[in-house]
Amino acid sequence: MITVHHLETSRSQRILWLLEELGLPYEIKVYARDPLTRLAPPALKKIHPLGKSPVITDGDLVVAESGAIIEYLVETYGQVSAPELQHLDPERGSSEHFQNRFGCITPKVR
Ligand SMILES: N[C@@H](CCC(=O)N[C@@H](CS)C(=O)NCC(=O)O)C(=O)O
Repeated sequence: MITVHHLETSRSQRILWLLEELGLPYEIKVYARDPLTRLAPPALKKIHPLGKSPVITDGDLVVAESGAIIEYLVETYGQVSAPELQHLDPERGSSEHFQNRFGCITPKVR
């Protein structure tokens, strides 16, 4: 089971969005921010040393960083759970894959 360690009002929302789009089952563990500093609670550091959100666990696997989580979910489950979203994971080595991964725009030929 995928668990999203979700810090309130954080970019972890984008992982919830992706999981919904992929139609995958998951559970959410919500962490409150410190009311004064707005930082994440120490409990999040027990999941991953960065102590930031988002972070997910999938069985024994722990994945931190939005981009890495998105890539992991799309590569691991994308083709099976949502074939119509295959374009999210273009063929490795293709220019589409490169553009998708880094959000780059092909430079104009001068
Ligand atoms: N580059 C990371 C940034 C993670 C990050 O800074 N998350 C914020 C929430 S949007 C956080 O955990 N803040 C609480 C803290 O730094 O203690 C990602 O995109 O996953």
